Amino acid sequence: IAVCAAMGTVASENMDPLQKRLMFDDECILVDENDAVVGHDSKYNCHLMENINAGKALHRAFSVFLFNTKHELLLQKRSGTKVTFPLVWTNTCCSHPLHRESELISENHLGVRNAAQRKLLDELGIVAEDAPVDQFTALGRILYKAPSDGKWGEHELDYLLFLVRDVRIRPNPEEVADVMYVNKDQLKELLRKADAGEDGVKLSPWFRLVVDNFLFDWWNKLENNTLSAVINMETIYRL
Ligand code: DMA
Ligand code: MN
Repeated sequence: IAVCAAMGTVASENMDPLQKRLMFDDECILVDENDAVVGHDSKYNCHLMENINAGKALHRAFSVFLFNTKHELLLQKRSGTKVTFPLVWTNTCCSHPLHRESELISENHLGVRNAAQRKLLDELGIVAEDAPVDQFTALGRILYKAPSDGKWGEHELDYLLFLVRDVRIRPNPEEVADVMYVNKDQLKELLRKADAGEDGVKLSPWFRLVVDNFLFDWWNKLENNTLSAVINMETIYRL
């Protein structure tokens, strides 16, 4: 085994132990381009570029955008141990609903909400009572593909969830390197830095897609109490 790892032929040998466990324990939900469930596979297999390129790895995901009651958005910087997209700034919390009964419930997207509640606790230490499942607003679904590095990438059908709450946070350093709340101007400054390559600021591709296509409009509507006008769970936005 040591020889294989040294030769770099078994990349998983070099993974952080927690991230490696998630790669094999987390069973993602495979979907078709219309979000119909077609099977399941390990998080590991779902994120191999080889499987993505073969069209065998499209899976369901979610992205939480948590705002405090001042309507500032909580961002996280992914930990350096993440296998995909380490050390990039992104929305509050992202992960996958798993192929288990509680996270497959399609009614009102309850399965995805249950998964979001689970990961807000794992990644940010936000307790369930601070993130009640019925408080998430599912706004839409995006379909996107993004390479991370040579070996890894994403090909997801991603549910976009908004939550407005003042919450207690206790970031888990194994998942999250840093957190910050931003207002719109502060996010624009972060985008500018990312575009200029300043201060090593990088953004995740899915966050960038949501920012470029929806976020500021939805943020304004959140503040004007007109967010319900943009809810569209019929269309899948192909970005
Ligand atoms: C995957 O997030 C989901 C999206 C929307 C990119 P992730 O890589 O943070 O998953 P996990 O937290 O399960 O490692
Ligand atoms: Mn994924």
